[in-house]
Order: sequence, then structure tokens, then C-alpha cells
Amino acid sequence: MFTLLKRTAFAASATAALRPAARRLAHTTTYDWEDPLLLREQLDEEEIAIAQTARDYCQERLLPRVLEAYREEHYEREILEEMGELGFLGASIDGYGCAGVGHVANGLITREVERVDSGYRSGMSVQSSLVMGGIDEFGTTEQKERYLPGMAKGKIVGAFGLTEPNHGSDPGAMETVARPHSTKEGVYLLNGSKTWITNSPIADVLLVWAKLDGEIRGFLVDRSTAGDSLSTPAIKNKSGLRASITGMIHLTDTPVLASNLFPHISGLRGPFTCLNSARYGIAWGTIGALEDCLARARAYSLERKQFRGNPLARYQLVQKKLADASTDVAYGLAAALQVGRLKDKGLATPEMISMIKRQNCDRALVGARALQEIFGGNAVSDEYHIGRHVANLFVTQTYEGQSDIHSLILGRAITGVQAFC
Ligand code: TGC
Ligand code: FAD
Repeated sequence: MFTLLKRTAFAASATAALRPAARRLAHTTTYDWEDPLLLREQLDEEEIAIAQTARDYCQERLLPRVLEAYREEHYEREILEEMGELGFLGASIDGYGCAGVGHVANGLITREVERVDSGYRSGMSVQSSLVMGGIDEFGTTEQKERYLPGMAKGKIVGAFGLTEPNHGSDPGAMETVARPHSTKEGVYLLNGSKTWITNSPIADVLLVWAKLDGEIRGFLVDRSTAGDSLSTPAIKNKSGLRASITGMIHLTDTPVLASNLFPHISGLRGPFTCLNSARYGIAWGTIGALEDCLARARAYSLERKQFRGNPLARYQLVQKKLADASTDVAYGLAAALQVGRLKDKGLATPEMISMIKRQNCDRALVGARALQEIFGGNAVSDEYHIGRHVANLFVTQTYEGQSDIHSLILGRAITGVQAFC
């Protein structure tokens, strides 16, 4: 059994429990297509053990469920509880039952989850980075004590409501508003709609960003006290991310106690601080998805024979597709690792995160799409998994700031000139 809870205990028990795994990850001096630039040499023992724990769980417990989940567009809430048991949720947070591991270890977990499916990573990211991270950063002690331990176990599910039907890339123009209740002291009423919200139909607590006196503020909308004034219908028939659950948030005079307002943060810095952490996770995760595509395409190309009994892998055009994807994997991991190390030292900037989010999402999508061609007609069968990754990776390139938006963030940092307006 593998658990991350208790950082020091984890390293000790993992060493014994994961000995066969450690052998698999042992040093080699020959070129290793699964780790071309020897990422593992840059990791410490604890990070290697955590990565292996995550890989074992994801391959043994998530992979067998994903096809059915994707077909049925069904997300099992229990997955968050399983992840909670292993310490995956809010893994970088200290205290409140969280594992308190470093940002690189957290990234390695994300990579393993998305190696199976971006939707599973999405459910975990929203819980961990966007909601638990937000509460940890901006919540009161009382808010942290009320929500974080249950969220770390996956017993309380969170959602993050920023995007609206009329405002996606420009959340600063949001229309959702909060106003003090006219008769009840210490109560706010929220009105508005959020859309494309991961986890919203199953969420117990929804971190909703709304304007109070014209300023963006963060409210923890608790389903247990919101009653019928809150509705969170699922958005069905998605063409990607079908193994995660996505919905809307409708607020009609929804009461929120003043004690559920983040007291000291206003403006877009609030939601964007949460997004920095989630975007960093996506940079690791999308490379995990590309690695899965690469491994599957390689295996297929070695097995499938065309023209005088030759395996596809013999053909130069096929090898180029594999080489391109492999290079993007290696570069993507190296960049994510560098930003993770800087994050651990407090030296990462939002622009660095925009750079790796954009590049890794874009390259993973391009790479997966090229590798898909190797499967020929079989790519259309979901049992080959590649089409699912391609559809998912389009979404990862879109949410948490579409790639072109990250280009503009970088362009602004390079030139000092604002291109959004
Ligand atoms: P701008 O003038 O750039 O900034 C306004 C204020 O925000 C601060 N800020 C940041 N703070 C911390 N981290 C960051 N990354 C920050 N970026 C900006 C900034 O310093 C400023 O603070 P202050 O105190 O001076 O007011 O604002 P803008 O309106 O010009 O922003 C433009 C832009 C493009 C940067 C921004 O709107 C943007 O990034 N748009 C993309 C929207 C987005 O990412 N939405 C994500 C929704 S959540 C989601 O998709 C979850 S999916 C999860 C899953 O399922 O995995
Ligand atoms: P738009 O903002 O309408 O953009 C459309 C296109 O125009 C994009 O290509 C964009 O790059 C481009 N564009 C926009 N402005 C400019 C400009 N100034 N210059 C050049 N190009 C521009 N949101 C949440 O708040 N919480 C969630 O949990 C969440 N989960 C999601 C889950 C899924 C499955 C999906 C699909 C989305 C989710 N989102 C979530 C929403 C997501 O963040 C938005 O879809 C994303 O920010 C883009 O906004 P939009 O869809 O409104 O596109």
C-alpha cells in the first residue's frame, strides 16, 4: 500500500515497499527512450518514490476504469477519496492533513495522473490547486480548519468558478455580483452564472469569484447552506475531457456568510494566484499524456506490419513522428522541473508558468495528433486510447488561459506593451 501522508514516514516506508520499482528506475548509461535526458537523475529519493507510488496507483486503479468512464461520460467521486488516501490532494500544502511535499514531487504526481487521462488530472487539480490552494493562500484560519482536512481526504469536493458565459479569457469583466443582505447582518447575496466549471455538479464547496462594490472577491459558497438558490447542472455530451465532470453554477440570491469571504484579497490577483499553481501542474500533466501516446505509438509501430512484412517502425516518416514527440517530452519535463525547482525556492514568476503551460500543452497536442496517424484506422477505436488523449489535449490547451492568451502574457513581459485591450 502506498501513502504520501507524513512526509518523513513516506520516504522510509516507500523505500521498502517500492524496491522493485526502484530497480525499474535504476541508473543506466545507455540511451533510454522512456527517459531520454535522464530526468530521474535530477530527482531525489523521495521524489522517485512518490512518482512510482503515483504511477502504480494510476496504472493499477485508474487505467482499468478510464474507457468506461469516458464512454459513459461518468466521473466517480470516489476517485478523489482514493487520491486523498494517498496524499495526492493539496500535496504541497503544509498541515491540515496534507502531505507537504515539494512542487516537483507534486508535478510528478500530476504527470502520472494525466498519463492515464487529463480528466482525472483536472478533477484533482481543481480540488488541490484551485480550491485548496486558494483557501490555504487566502482563507482565514477558521476557513482552513473547516475545509482543508476534509478536502485533503477527498470527502469534501471543491469547484472553482471564474469563467462566465460572456467572459472566459477576460474574467476581469465578470458580471457575477455580491451585495450585503438588506436585513441579515453578516450575509452576502450572490447573483450570476459561471460556466464550464470542473466538478461543479458534485462540489460541496464552490470558490466563486464575484464583484463586491466593483472589486473581485472570493466567496466560499457552501452547498449545505445555499439551498435552492444554487444550481449546478452538468454540461453533457462533451467531445473531450469526458472522464471528468463539468457543469455550470447558477446563483440566485445565494446566501453566503461573511465568514466565508476571503477577507484580504481583492482583484484578479486572487484567482490568478490559484491559477499559477494549477497551470504549473498542467505543464507536467500534459507531458504525461504525451508520454502515454508515445509509448503506445511506439509499441504499435513495432507490431504493425505493412509492405513486405516490415513493421511501421522501420519507416523513416514514422520514426520522425516518434523522435519529435520524444524530444517534446524530454524538453517539456526539463522545463517543468526547472520551474518546479524555482517554485520551491520562491523564484518562479507567473510568466515562467505561462511559458511552460503554453509550450507543453501545445507540443503535447501537436505530438499526440501526429502520433495518432501511426495507428491508421485503429486510431478511431477508443481501445487504442490515442483519440481520447488528442481530444483531451485540445481542452488543456484551452482552459486555464488559452495558449494565445499565454503568448500575450509573455509578449507583454517581453515588450512591456499590453496587447489585450
Ligand atoms: P492584468 O492587468 O494582467 O492583471 C490584473 C491583476 O491580476 C494580477 N495578475 C496576477 N497575479 C498573480 N498571478 C498571475 N498569474 C497574475 N496575472 C495577473 C496583476 O498583477 C494585477 O494585479 P493588481 O493588484 O495590479 O490589480 O489583468 P487583465 O485583465 O489584463 O488580464 C489579462 C489576462 C489575459 C492575463 C488574464 O485575464 C488571463 O490570464 N486570462 C485567462 C483566463 C483564465 O486563465 N481562466 C481560467 C479559468 S479557471 C480554469 O480554466 C480551470 S480548468 C481546471 C481544470 O479542469 O483542470
Ligand atoms: P474565449 O475567451 O471566448 O476565447 C475564444 C478564443 O479567442 C480563444 O482561442 C482565445 O485565445 C481567443 N482570444 C480571446 N481574447 C483574445 C485576445 N485578446 N487576443 C487574441 N485572441 C484572443 N473555468 C473555470 O473558471 N473553472 C473551471 O473549473 C473550468 N473548467 C473547465 C473545464 C473544461 C472542460 C473547459 C472546456 C473549460 C473550463 N473552464 C473553467 C473554462 C476555461 O478556462 C475557458 O474556456 C477559457 O478560459 C477560455 O475562455 P472561453 O472559452 O470563454 O474562450
